[in-house]
Amino acid sequence: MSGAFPILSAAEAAELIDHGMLVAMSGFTPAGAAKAVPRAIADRAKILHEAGQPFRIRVLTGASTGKSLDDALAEADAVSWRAPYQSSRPLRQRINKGEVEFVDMHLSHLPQSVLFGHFGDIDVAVIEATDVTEDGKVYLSTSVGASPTFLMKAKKVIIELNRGQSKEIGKMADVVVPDTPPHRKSLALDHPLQRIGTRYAQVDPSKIVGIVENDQPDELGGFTASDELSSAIAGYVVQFLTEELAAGRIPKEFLPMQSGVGNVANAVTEGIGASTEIPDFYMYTEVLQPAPFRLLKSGRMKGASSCGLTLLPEQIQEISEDIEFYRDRIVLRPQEISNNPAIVRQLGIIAMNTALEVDFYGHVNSTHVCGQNIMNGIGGSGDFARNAYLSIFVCPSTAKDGKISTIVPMCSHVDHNEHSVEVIVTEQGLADLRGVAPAQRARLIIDNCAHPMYRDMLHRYIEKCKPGHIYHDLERCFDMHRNLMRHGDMLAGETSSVA
Ligand code: 0RQ
Repeated sequence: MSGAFPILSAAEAAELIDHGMLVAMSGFTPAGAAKAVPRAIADRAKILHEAGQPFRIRVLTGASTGKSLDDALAEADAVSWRAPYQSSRPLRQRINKGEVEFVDMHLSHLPQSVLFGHFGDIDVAVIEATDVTEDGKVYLSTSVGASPTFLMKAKKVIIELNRGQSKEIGKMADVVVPDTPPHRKSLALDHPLQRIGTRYAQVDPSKIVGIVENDQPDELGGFTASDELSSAIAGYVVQFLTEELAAGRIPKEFLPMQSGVGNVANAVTEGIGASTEIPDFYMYTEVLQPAPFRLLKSGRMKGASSCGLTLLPEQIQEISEDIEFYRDRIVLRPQEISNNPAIVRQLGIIAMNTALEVDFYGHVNSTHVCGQNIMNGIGGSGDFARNAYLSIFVCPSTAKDGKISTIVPMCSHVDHNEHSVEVIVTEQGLADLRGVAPAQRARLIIDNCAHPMYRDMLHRYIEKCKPGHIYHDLERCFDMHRNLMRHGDMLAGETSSVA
């Protein structure tokens, strides 16, 4: 129902957005992202720029979004500031040229920061929904993200009412906005599928300035299938989890899994699904991807708590068509709850995330190439890694056709430190760092995880270091990165000081 509110075209809604405003939009991955209004804002920006007028806005979302939001706004040079996560090529280019200020944040922290006004007031929120009632109940679509908090805090609200999204999917949400500290109550959530909130987000209806009708599907896709490399990594992870289970270090009913984005994460979930030794399991994760969804369908996975449905279009369709089955097996939560560190600790999550590079001591860089250029952002990986029962990081041992070793003496940027990283896995093998001191960690990571063509070089670096609790030589620790920057290859050039 939406008759109580004015219907606007996307272009009319875009007219309500002025240069310099802070605009919060729905979207956690392309799932549930605003589409029609950001495209119209991008068009408005182009027209104003042609007329010689400035137009750039500050943009908040739940996480990454779709092409109609980040790509369109970046291509129109309509963004001056962006938080908390992105995965858009044109936006990344602008960030790395210093043209857009980007604030890379733990996703679970965002709603609280918004609630307390850390970024200033939100001028307008643009939120995709499947329904909105006269008294301000907003049924969100395929993701919840930070939309409940955006709706609470924004001065004005535009609802993108997506008629193409099933109203039943809109009822999969379990919305809770925790009270503010020091009066925050503990979250009574001790099962991944437990519901503790409402199926809708609440907004003061007097703030709704318009409804924009839309029927565009989520701009999902671009999933890559498992390949030999990701299957090899998955094989080591599954073997490790099976051994942990047999040794009683994982309870016999297993633990809820979190898995990050990408094809390795998908391959590992497929591998767990295919294992005859790992029991049926739950996921408590931020993004439900195609491979785990298939396991949900087959019954191998018993249920999933997520912040969004990052699925193939046909899988979204399938949920709508068989809502009776999926309604009890999927809960969509705000990112403050799906990624909540207390819940991650309480449920004993097995977290699996991806690294760009890992150093000998277990520090992980997930975000910045050569410490400088951002790839996507830390996303939810830190929310889970720091508090997980088991924190696993995976990556191929090399990148760019072997010119880059992902195992390096010292990470050029650190997102997850040695205290939050317990297991490292590449296609070469697995290093279990639990209970292992730094000097022994270094040898274990080189021997088990580094690519053979880099192992001698890495060992020689250690051998030439003066002993200490941690072995490092600050004059040589970035030589491999320097080789890469000067010669395009970590093995090339002046390797002598490393070797
Ligand atoms: O480059 O795109 O030019 O081909 O990085 O690498 O191997 O395709 O891996 O897609 O899984 O992404 C860490 C970025 C991995 C991702 C990261 C180059 C490589 C390739 C991508 P091309 P792959 P993936 C849940 C949790 C942080 C956020 C997170 C990520 C490109 O997993 O953003 O976990 N994680 N969120 O060639 C230079 C290196 C490199 C390198 C790889 N050492 N140096 N380039 N590449 N290693 C989701 C949410 O939070 C919403």
